[in-house]
Amino acid sequence: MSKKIFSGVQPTGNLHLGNYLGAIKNFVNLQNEKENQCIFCVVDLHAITVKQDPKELKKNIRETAATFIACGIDPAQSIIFNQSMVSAHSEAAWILSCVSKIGWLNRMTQFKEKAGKDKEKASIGLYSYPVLMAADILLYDATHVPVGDDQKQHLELCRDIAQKFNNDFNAPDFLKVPEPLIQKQFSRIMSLKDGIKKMSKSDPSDLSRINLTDNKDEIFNKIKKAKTDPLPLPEQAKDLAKRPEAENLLGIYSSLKNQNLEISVSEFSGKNFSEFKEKLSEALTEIIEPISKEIKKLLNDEKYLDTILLEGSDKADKIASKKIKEMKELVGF
Ligand code: AQP
Repeated sequence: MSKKIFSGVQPTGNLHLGNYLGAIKNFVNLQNEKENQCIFCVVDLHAITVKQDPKELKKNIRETAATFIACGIDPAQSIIFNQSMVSAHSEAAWILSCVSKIGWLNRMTQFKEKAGKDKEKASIGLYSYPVLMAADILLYDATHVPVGDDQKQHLELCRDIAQKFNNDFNAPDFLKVPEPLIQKQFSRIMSLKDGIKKMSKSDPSDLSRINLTDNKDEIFNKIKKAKTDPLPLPEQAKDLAKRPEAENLLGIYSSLKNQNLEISVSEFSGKNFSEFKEKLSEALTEIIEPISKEIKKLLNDEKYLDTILLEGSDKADKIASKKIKEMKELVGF
């Protein structure tokens, strides 16, 4: 059955292995199932929920588009655009904010993590981020949303918002309730410096992540310095339970090789980390280096990237403006 796919990535710089293995790799697989209609968005409105340097933001919007293309998203097959170019996203977000309950948003763990201790100083945008995310998805009648495990709670909220809008305005099925597509294994890649912290763009330590623009030397150096524990690699996957760093590195290796964790565990059973790290660095280089080279090449052609985003925005706008018009009529505008 054909699926309508929508997903987004924030142009906040340093796109990393977690973004790739948790989300973008899956975008490409879904695009390659020919019957699917795919829309991939550079979510720049989401990016400004935390302070951005305008010049950097502009650069990062292009870099995110370049990363999509370098990873295998084909602009001839999928729509690639940036969110701020389609005004329906902001309009729908406002309408849906008036439908969503504060109690629902208060439960969002990402806000708690990102706002930190001083919640009073966080922006209102950071708090209502998941409502904008719901608007993004619902404007396109997306049936499936491929995301990393960290976005699961936001998608559940999106489903609740869609159902409440349909109920409040007596419009059953007007907003389509989407299904999350979260990989069963390796859906959350952890920091190379701390196996219980998510690999993240905003981590101040560049050694905590493999960037999709890293070269071979950077990859080998980061994996060499990645945190491990003093034991040899285990004989069985169940013995990884209290060894988050070992589990993360073996998970990354398995995901790169498209194989079960059990197979990777048996491949390195009883071996020491240095031997495994060598193989992991090779596997990473094989996948990341061509992406990194392609990103750098694409970034030299700003005109091409701007054209892709402009054409994608036109296509997205055609779909979204129709939906927002119907939404406004339902609301009574
Ligand atoms: N560590 C991760 N493991 C698996 N998936 C991940 N994603 C992000 N980090 C991991 C998935 O990548 C997609 C795009 O994410 P995003 O950039 O829009 O937002 P994010 O989740 O806030 O990413 P970061 O790296 O953590 O950014 P900062 O540091 O700016 O907050 C999403 O599908 C996400 O699940």
